[in-house]
Amino acid sequence: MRNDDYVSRTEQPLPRHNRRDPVVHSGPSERWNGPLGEVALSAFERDGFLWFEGFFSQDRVAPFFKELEQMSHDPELLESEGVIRDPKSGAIRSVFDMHRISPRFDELTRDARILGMVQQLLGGDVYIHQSRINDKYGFQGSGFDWHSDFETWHAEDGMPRMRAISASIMLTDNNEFNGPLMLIPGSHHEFVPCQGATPDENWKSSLKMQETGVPSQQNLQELVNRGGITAPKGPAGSLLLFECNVLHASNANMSPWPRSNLFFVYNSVHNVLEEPFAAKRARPSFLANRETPEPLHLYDPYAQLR
Ligand code: 6CS
Ligand code: FE
Repeated sequence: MRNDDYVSRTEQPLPRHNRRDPVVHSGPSERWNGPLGEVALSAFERDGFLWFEGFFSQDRVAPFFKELEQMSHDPELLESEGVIRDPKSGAIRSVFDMHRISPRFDELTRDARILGMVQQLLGGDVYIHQSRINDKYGFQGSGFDWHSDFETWHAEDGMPRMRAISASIMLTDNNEFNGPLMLIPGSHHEFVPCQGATPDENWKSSLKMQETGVPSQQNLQELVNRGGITAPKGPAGSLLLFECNVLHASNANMSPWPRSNLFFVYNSVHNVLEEPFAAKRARPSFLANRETPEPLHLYDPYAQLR
């Protein structure tokens, strides 16, 4: 039998257990080789995320939101597989592969400040495992149930270790009314196995509403009793870096204001995908990049001038 440190999607429930990977992957000699100081590094280790309010200026992120709006009127794009519709309203819920669709988004994956922090936390070269926008239109965006991204990526995509980080850039303000991301601080220290086998082609429904890969209410209760729930809020341009195993969810958008958040998932080049651990077939490449990883290099805006 294949060795698996993170067994999940079983018929019978399994107890949760400590993670078997470090949270900060750079070794002692390279720990401070990057933009994050010891205070931020230990906060990330403890909580599983870092929040940077107003990381980018509003002017810097406005063109990204504008491009997204243009995309929502592009009939060809709307028909593509990477565009997921809201289960209730039919509006755009997610657009995957943003960095392949648009050069502007591609450049942003190599932003020097983000990439510097991610490389420091993951201990070296990284590549993009998945990119997407989660859009919640005013009054109509549904929520996302509690989950660990790693649980899905391990079970359905064959990501072997916990060595990936999501960078989420807010393209609109996130406030308490428009369905901001909620996190359980410290939940990334434990792996919560989920009950129930992965249905065939699960992604076709899980991206609209996730039913498999959701932890039991008892586990959620216990982890929330210990760590609480937090929902970082702030203006467009704010940045959230979160560890692949931190439990998170979000509510529906009950406000008139849109909520659009961009996600880049960075994975270590030492953590490339294998066969899925708990699914029959690997998911399509717009959800999980299984090409030979191209390590990202810092984006140099002056390159074309030289
Ligand atoms: O499927 C994915 O890769 C992402 N989407 C959902 C709804 N859950 C897991 C992960 O965040
Ligand atoms: Fe998620």
